[in-house]
Amino acid sequence: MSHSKLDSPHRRHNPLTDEWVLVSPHRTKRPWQGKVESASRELRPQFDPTCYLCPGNDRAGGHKNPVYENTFVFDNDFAALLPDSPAETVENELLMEVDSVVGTCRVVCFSPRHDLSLAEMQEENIRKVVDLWAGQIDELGNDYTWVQVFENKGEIMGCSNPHPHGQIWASNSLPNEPFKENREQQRYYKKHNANLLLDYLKKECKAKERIVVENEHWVVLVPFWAVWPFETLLLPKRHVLRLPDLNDAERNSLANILKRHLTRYDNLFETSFPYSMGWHGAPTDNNEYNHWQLHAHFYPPLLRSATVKKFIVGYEMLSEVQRDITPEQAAKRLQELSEIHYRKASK
Ligand code: H2U
Ligand code: ZN
Repeated sequence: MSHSKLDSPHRRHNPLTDEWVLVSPHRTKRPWQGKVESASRELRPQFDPTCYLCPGNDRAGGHKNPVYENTFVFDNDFAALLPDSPAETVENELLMEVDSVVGTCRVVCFSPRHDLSLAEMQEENIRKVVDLWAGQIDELGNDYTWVQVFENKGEIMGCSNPHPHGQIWASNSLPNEPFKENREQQRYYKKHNANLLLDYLKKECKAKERIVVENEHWVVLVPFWAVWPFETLLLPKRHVLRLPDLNDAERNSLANILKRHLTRYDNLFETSFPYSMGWHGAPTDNNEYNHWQLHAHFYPPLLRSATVKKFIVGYEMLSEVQRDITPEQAAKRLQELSEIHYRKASK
Protein backbone atom coordinates (compact mmCIF):
# COMPACT_ATOMS: atom_id res chain seq x y z
CA MET A 1 0.00 0.00 0.00
CA SER A 2 1.37 3.42 -0.96
CA HIS A 3 2.14 5.42 2.13
CA SER A 4 1.63 8.81 0.52
CA LYS A 5 -1.99 7.86 0.01
CA LEU A 6 -2.26 7.28 3.76
CA ASP A 7 -0.82 10.73 4.60
CA SER A 8 -3.90 12.62 3.48
CA PRO A 9 -7.51 12.13 4.56
CA HIS A 10 -8.81 8.73 3.57
CA ARG A 11 -11.33 6.11 4.60
CA ARG A 12 -10.43 2.62 5.77
CA HIS A 13 -12.68 -0.41 5.54
CA ASN A 14 -13.34 -2.73 8.44
CA PRO A 15 -13.70 -6.15 6.81
CA LEU A 16 -15.11 -7.66 10.02
CA THR A 17 -18.14 -5.37 10.08
CA ASP A 18 -18.21 -3.90 6.55
CA GLU A 19 -18.08 -0.39 7.99
CA TRP A 20 -15.76 2.52 7.16
CA VAL A 21 -13.71 4.88 9.30
CA LEU A 22 -12.47 8.32 8.23
CA VAL A 23 -8.75 8.87 8.97
CA SER A 24 -7.38 12.44 9.06
CA PRO A 25 -3.61 12.03 9.55
CA HIS A 26 -2.73 15.61 8.59
CA ARG A 27 -4.26 16.76 11.86
CA THR A 28 -1.56 15.01 13.86
CA LYS A 29 1.42 16.21 11.84
CA ARG A 30 2.23 18.50 14.74
CA PRO A 31 4.75 16.75 17.02
CA TRP A 32 3.56 14.79 19.98
CA GLN A 33 3.25 17.15 22.91
CA GLY A 34 4.30 14.61 25.44
CA LYS A 35 2.62 13.34 28.49
CA VAL A 36 0.22 16.00 29.73
CA GLU A 37 -0.37 14.83 33.24
CA SER A 38 -0.87 11.50 34.89
CA ALA A 39 -4.00 10.95 36.90
CA SER A 40 -3.72 10.82 40.65
CA ARG A 41 -2.07 7.59 41.67
CA GLU A 42 -4.93 6.01 43.43
CA LEU A 43 -3.97 3.61 46.19
CA ARG A 44 -6.70 1.15 47.01
CA PRO A 45 -6.77 -1.19 50.00
CA GLN A 46 -6.42 -4.94 49.37
CA PHE A 47 -9.81 -5.40 51.02
CA ASP A 48 -12.61 -2.84 51.10
CA PRO A 49 -15.38 -3.60 53.61
CA THR A 50 -17.86 -1.55 51.54
CA CYS A 51 -17.08 -3.30 48.21
CA TYR A 52 -19.81 -5.65 46.99
CA LEU A 53 -17.25 -7.77 45.13
CA CYS A 54 -14.71 -8.34 47.92
CA PRO A 55 -14.71 -11.79 49.58
CA GLY A 56 -17.20 -12.27 52.40
CA ASN A 57 -19.06 -9.01 51.75
CA ASP A 58 -22.80 -8.42 51.25
CA ARG A 59 -24.36 -7.80 47.85
CA ALA A 60 -27.77 -6.56 46.79
CA GLY A 61 -30.78 -8.66 47.63
CA GLY A 62 -29.33 -10.21 50.76
CA HIS A 63 -26.62 -12.20 48.96
CA LYS A 64 -23.23 -12.75 50.57
CA ASN A 65 -19.99 -13.48 48.71
CA PRO A 66 -18.04 -16.54 49.82
CA VAL A 67 -14.50 -15.99 51.09
CA TYR A 68 -13.15 -16.85 47.62
CA GLU A 69 -9.42 -17.23 47.05
CA ASN A 70 -8.99 -17.00 43.30
CA THR A 71 -11.91 -16.20 41.01
CA PHE A 72 -15.61 -15.98 41.78
CA VAL A 73 -18.64 -15.89 39.48
CA PHE A 74 -22.25 -15.10 40.41
CA ASP A 75 -25.56 -14.30 38.70
CA ASN A 76 -25.89 -10.54 38.24
CA ASP A 77 -28.37 -9.26 40.83
CA PHE A 78 -29.60 -6.70 38.27
CA ALA A 79 -29.51 -8.81 35.12
CA ALA A 80 -30.38 -7.18 31.78
CA LEU A 81 -31.39 -10.53 30.29
CA LEU A 82 -33.66 -13.04 31.97
CA PRO A 83 -33.85 -16.79 31.37
CA ASP A 84 -37.63 -16.86 31.52
CA SER A 85 -38.84 -13.87 29.42
CA PRO A 86 -42.30 -14.80 28.08
CA ALA A 87 -41.98 -15.42 24.32
CA GLU A 88 -45.70 -15.51 23.56
CA THR A 89 -46.38 -11.88 24.54
CA VAL A 90 -44.27 -10.60 21.64
CA GLU A 91 -46.31 -9.34 18.68
CA ASN A 92 -44.97 -8.14 15.37
CA GLU A 93 -46.22 -5.31 13.26
CA LEU A 94 -44.81 -3.52 10.25
CA LEU A 95 -42.12 -0.96 11.24
CA MET A 96 -42.48 -1.95 14.88
CA GLU A 97 -40.78 -5.28 14.96
CA VAL A 98 -40.09 -7.00 18.24
CA ASP A 99 -38.14 -10.14 18.99
CA SER A 100 -38.21 -12.04 22.23
CA VAL A 101 -34.91 -12.71 23.94
CA VAL A 102 -33.91 -14.99 26.75
CA GLY A 103 -30.55 -14.96 28.43
CA THR A 104 -28.58 -14.64 31.60
CA CYS A 105 -26.01 -12.24 33.08
CA ARG A 106 -23.15 -13.05 35.40
CA VAL A 107 -20.43 -11.10 37.16
CA VAL A 108 -16.89 -12.50 37.26
CA CYS A 109 -14.42 -11.44 39.96
CA PHE A 110 -10.87 -11.82 38.66
CA SER A 111 -9.20 -11.76 42.06
CA PRO A 112 -10.09 -11.44 45.75
CA ARG A 113 -7.67 -8.48 45.88
CA HIS A 114 -9.56 -5.19 45.66
CA ASP A 115 -6.41 -3.24 44.70
CA LEU A 116 -5.34 -5.17 41.60
CA SER A 117 -6.23 -5.21 37.91
CA LEU A 118 -5.44 -7.85 35.28
CA ALA A 119 -2.29 -5.89 34.40
CA GLU A 120 -1.00 -6.13 37.95
CA MET A 121 -2.04 -9.71 38.67
CA GLN A 122 0.47 -12.55 38.49
CA GLU A 123 0.43 -14.54 35.27
CA GLU A 124 -0.60 -17.72 37.08
CA ASN A 125 -3.64 -15.91 38.45
CA ILE A 126 -4.54 -14.41 35.07
CA ARG A 127 -4.44 -18.00 33.81
CA LYS A 128 -7.20 -18.80 36.31
CA VAL A 129 -9.31 -16.03 34.78
CA VAL A 130 -8.71 -17.53 31.32
CA ASP A 131 -9.90 -20.91 32.60
CA LEU A 132 -12.95 -19.34 34.18
CA TRP A 133 -13.86 -17.51 30.96
CA ALA A 134 -13.47 -20.76 28.99
CA GLY A 135 -15.51 -22.74 31.52
CA GLN A 136 -18.32 -20.20 31.45
CA ILE A 137 -18.45 -20.23 27.64
CA ASP A 138 -18.58 -24.03 27.72
CA GLU A 139 -21.37 -24.06 30.27
CA LEU A 140 -23.52 -21.20 28.97
CA GLY A 141 -22.86 -22.21 25.36
CA ASN A 142 -24.94 -25.34 26.00
CA ASP A 143 -28.02 -23.18 26.48
CA TYR A 144 -27.31 -20.01 24.52
CA THR A 145 -26.21 -19.03 21.01
CA TRP A 146 -24.05 -16.12 22.09
CA VAL A 147 -21.93 -15.86 25.22
CA GLN A 148 -20.38 -12.41 25.53
CA VAL A 149 -17.46 -12.34 27.95
CA PHE A 150 -16.36 -8.75 28.57
CA GLU A 151 -14.70 -6.32 30.92
CA ASN A 152 -15.74 -2.72 31.28
CA LYS A 153 -12.89 -1.07 33.15
CA GLY A 154 -12.52 2.37 34.68
CA GLU A 155 -14.81 5.08 35.95
CA ILE A 156 -14.54 6.90 32.62
CA MET A 157 -16.21 3.84 31.04
CA GLY A 158 -19.05 3.93 33.54
CA CYS A 159 -17.70 1.02 35.53
CA SER A 160 -19.25 1.13 38.97
CA ASN A 161 -16.56 -0.62 40.99
CA PRO A 162 -12.74 -0.70 40.77
CA HIS A 163 -12.55 -4.26 42.13
CA PRO A 164 -11.11 -6.31 39.21
CA HIS A 165 -14.11 -7.86 37.53
CA GLY A 166 -15.82 -8.54 34.25
CA GLN A 167 -19.21 -9.67 33.11
CA ILE A 168 -20.84 -12.32 30.96
CA TRP A 169 -24.11 -11.82 29.12
CA ALA A 170 -25.47 -14.85 27.27
CA SER A 171 -28.45 -14.81 24.91
CA ASN A 172 -30.38 -17.06 22.57
CA SER A 173 -29.94 -14.67 19.64
CA LEU A 174 -26.91 -13.15 17.93
CA PRO A 175 -26.49 -9.47 18.93
CA ASN A 176 -25.54 -6.78 16.37
CA GLU A 177 -21.72 -6.90 16.53
CA PRO A 178 -21.28 -10.69 16.32
CA PHE A 179 -24.06 -10.75 13.70
CA LYS A 180 -22.01 -8.45 11.45
CA GLU A 181 -18.76 -10.29 12.14
CA ASN A 182 -20.39 -13.62 11.40
CA ARG A 183 -21.85 -12.34 8.14
CA GLU A 184 -18.54 -10.86 6.96
CA GLN A 185 -16.34 -13.81 7.98
CA GLN A 186 -18.77 -16.16 6.25
CA ARG A 187 -18.84 -14.01 3.12
CA TYR A 188 -15.03 -13.93 2.98
CA TYR A 189 -14.79 -17.67 3.53
CA LYS A 190 -17.19 -18.39 0.69
CA LYS A 191 -15.44 -16.00 -1.67
CA HIS A 192 -11.80 -16.85 -0.90
CA ASN A 193 -12.08 -20.27 0.69
CA ALA A 194 -9.96 -18.91 3.53
CA ASN A 195 -10.35 -17.44 6.97
CA LEU A 196 -10.63 -13.64 7.02
CA LEU A 197 -8.72 -12.95 10.23
CA LEU A 198 -6.00 -15.53 9.53
CA ASP A 199 -5.41 -13.99 6.11
CA TYR A 200 -5.38 -10.56 7.72
CA LEU A 201 -2.93 -11.72 10.39
CA LYS A 202 -0.55 -13.02 7.72
CA LYS A 203 -0.47 -9.57 6.13
CA GLU A 204 0.10 -7.87 9.48
CA CYS A 205 2.90 -10.25 10.47
CA LYS A 206 4.63 -9.42 7.20
CA ALA A 207 4.13 -5.66 7.53
CA LYS A 208 4.96 -5.65 11.29
CA GLU A 209 4.02 -1.97 11.47
CA ARG A 210 0.87 -2.37 13.53
CA ILE A 211 1.97 -5.25 15.76
CA VAL A 212 2.27 -4.22 19.41
CA VAL A 213 3.33 -7.42 21.12
CA GLU A 214 3.41 -11.12 20.28
CA ASN A 215 4.44 -14.41 21.81
CA GLU A 216 4.51 -18.03 20.67
CA HIS A 217 0.74 -18.35 20.24
CA TRP A 218 -0.74 -14.83 20.26
CA VAL A 219 -0.52 -11.46 18.55
CA VAL A 220 -1.76 -8.03 19.65
CA LEU A 221 -2.07 -5.43 16.91
CA VAL A 222 -3.70 -2.10 16.20
CA PRO A 223 -6.12 -3.01 13.43
CA PHE A 224 -5.76 -1.18 10.10
CA TRP A 225 -9.37 -0.01 10.54
CA ALA A 226 -9.21 0.90 14.27
CA VAL A 227 -11.69 3.54 15.41
CA TRP A 228 -10.58 4.22 18.99
CA PRO A 229 -7.15 5.91 19.29
CA PHE A 230 -5.44 2.93 20.97
CA GLU A 231 -7.83 0.19 19.94
CA THR A 232 -6.26 -3.27 19.65
CA LEU A 233 -7.11 -6.75 18.46
CA LEU A 234 -5.76 -9.87 20.20
CA LEU A 235 -5.81 -13.12 18.30
CA PRO A 236 -4.29 -16.59 18.32
CA LYS A 237 -1.85 -17.46 15.53
CA ARG A 238 -3.54 -20.77 14.75
CA HIS A 239 -7.14 -21.27 13.71
CA VAL A 240 -9.22 -21.41 16.92
CA LEU A 241 -13.01 -21.10 17.06
CA ARG A 242 -13.60 -20.47 20.75
CA LEU A 243 -11.82 -19.89 24.06
CA PRO A 244 -12.58 -23.38 25.43
CA ASP A 245 -10.70 -24.87 22.42
CA LEU A 246 -7.38 -23.47 23.68
CA ASN A 247 -4.89 -26.00 25.00
CA ASP A 248 -2.87 -25.69 28.18
CA ALA A 249 0.14 -24.00 26.56
CA GLU A 250 -2.06 -21.53 24.66
CA ARG A 251 -3.86 -20.58 27.86
CA ASN A 252 -0.59 -19.89 29.69
CA SER A 253 0.60 -17.96 26.72
CA LEU A 254 -2.65 -15.96 26.71
CA ALA A 255 -2.11 -15.02 30.36
CA ASN A 256 1.39 -13.90 29.39
CA ILE A 257 0.32 -11.70 26.50
CA LEU A 258 -2.57 -10.20 28.46
CA LYS A 259 -0.23 -9.14 31.23
CA ARG A 260 2.29 -7.66 28.83
CA HIS A 261 -0.28 -5.89 26.71
CA LEU A 262 -2.25 -4.45 29.63
CA THR A 263 0.98 -3.30 31.31
CA ARG A 264 1.84 -1.34 28.17
CA TYR A 265 -1.64 0.15 28.23
CA ASP A 266 -1.20 1.24 31.87
CA ASN A 267 2.24 2.68 31.08
CA LEU A 268 0.97 4.78 28.16
CA PHE A 269 -0.48 7.51 30.39
CA GLU A 270 0.70 6.13 33.74
CA THR A 271 -2.81 5.36 34.78
CA SER A 272 -4.87 2.23 35.29
CA PHE A 273 -5.94 2.23 31.64
CA PRO A 274 -9.71 2.25 31.07
CA TYR A 275 -11.25 0.17 28.29
CA SER A 276 -14.03 -2.09 27.23
CA MET A 277 -12.70 -5.44 26.10
CA GLY A 278 -14.43 -8.63 25.14
CA TRP A 279 -14.10 -11.99 23.43
CA HIS A 280 -15.59 -12.87 20.08
CA GLY A 281 -15.54 -16.60 19.53
CA ALA A 282 -17.78 -18.53 17.17
CA PRO A 283 -21.44 -18.62 18.24
CA THR A 284 -22.37 -21.62 20.35
CA ASP A 285 -25.30 -23.08 18.44
CA ASN A 286 -24.89 -26.21 16.31
CA ASN A 287 -24.16 -24.50 13.00
CA GLU A 288 -20.86 -24.78 11.14
CA TYR A 289 -18.45 -21.96 12.00
CA ASN A 290 -15.20 -22.78 10.24
CA HIS A 291 -15.16 -19.21 8.93
CA TRP A 292 -14.71 -17.81 12.47
CA GLN A 293 -11.47 -16.96 14.19
CA LEU A 294 -11.41 -16.32 17.94
CA HIS A 295 -10.30 -12.81 18.88
CA ALA A 296 -10.65 -10.14 21.56
CA HIS A 297 -11.24 -6.44 21.00
CA PHE A 298 -9.88 -3.74 23.30
CA TYR A 299 -11.63 -0.39 22.97
CA PRO A 300 -9.93 2.22 25.21
CA PRO A 301 -11.46 5.72 25.19
CA LEU A 302 -8.29 7.71 26.07
CA LEU A 303 -6.73 9.97 23.46
CA ARG A 304 -4.02 12.26 24.81
CA SER A 305 -3.68 11.71 28.54
CA ALA A 306 -5.15 9.94 31.53
CA THR A 307 -8.06 12.37 31.43
CA VAL A 308 -8.53 13.43 27.79
CA LYS A 309 -10.83 10.99 26.07
CA LYS A 310 -12.21 10.67 22.59
CA PHE A 311 -15.92 11.26 22.19
CA ILE A 312 -17.92 9.74 19.39
CA VAL A 313 -20.16 12.73 18.65
CA GLY A 314 -21.14 15.17 15.90
CA TYR A 315 -20.00 14.04 12.44
CA GLU A 316 -19.21 10.65 13.89
CA MET A 317 -22.74 10.07 15.14
CA LEU A 318 -24.32 11.55 12.08
CA SER A 319 -22.03 10.40 9.26
CA GLU A 320 -19.01 8.23 10.05
CA VAL A 321 -16.52 7.53 12.80
CA GLN A 322 -13.24 9.42 12.46
CA ARG A 323 -9.73 9.40 13.91
CA ASP A 324 -6.75 11.78 13.79
CA ILE A 325 -3.81 9.76 15.12
CA THR A 326 -3.32 6.93 12.62
CA PRO A 327 -3.35 3.26 13.63
CA GLU A 328 0.35 3.17 12.67
CA GLN A 329 1.18 6.09 14.98
CA ALA A 330 -0.81 4.47 17.79
CA ALA A 331 0.97 1.15 17.27
CA LYS A 332 4.35 2.87 17.33
CA ARG A 333 3.59 4.52 20.66
CA LEU A 334 2.42 1.23 22.16
CA GLN A 335 5.47 -0.59 20.77
CA GLU A 336 7.84 1.83 22.49
CA LEU A 337 6.41 1.28 25.98
CA SER A 338 8.02 -0.76 28.72
CA GLU A 339 6.56 -4.03 29.95
CA ILE A 340 7.46 -3.17 33.53
CA HIS A 341 4.43 -1.67 35.20
CA TYR A 342 4.93 1.99 36.12
CA ARG A 343 3.83 1.35 39.68
CA LYS A 344 6.66 -1.15 40.07
CA ALA A 345 9.20 0.81 38.07
CA SER A 346 8.95 3.93 40.20
CA LYS A 347 9.30 2.19 43.56
P1 H2U B 1 -19.92 -2.70 36.36
O1 H2U B 1 -18.94 -2.29 37.39
O2 H2U B 1 -19.27 -2.93 35.01
O3 H2U B 1 -21.10 -1.79 36.33
O4 H2U B 1 -20.45 -4.15 36.78
C1 H2U B 1 -20.90 -4.44 38.06
C2 H2U B 1 -22.11 -5.33 37.92
O5 H2U B 1 -22.40 -5.84 39.21
C3 H2U B 1 -23.34 -4.57 37.46
O6 H2U B 1 -23.81 -5.15 36.27
C4 H2U B 1 -23.77 -5.94 39.37
C5 H2U B 1 -24.34 -4.75 38.60
O7 H2U B 1 -25.63 -5.07 38.12
N1 H2U B 1 -24.08 -5.94 40.81
C6 H2U B 1 -24.63 -7.06 41.40
O8 H2U B 1 -24.91 -8.03 40.70
N2 H2U B 1 -24.83 -7.09 42.75
C7 H2U B 1 -24.58 -6.03 43.59
O9 H2U B 1 -24.76 -6.14 44.78
C8 H2U B 1 -24.08 -4.76 43.03
C9 H2U B 1 -23.76 -4.74 41.57
ZN1 ZN C 1 -13.40 -5.18 46.34
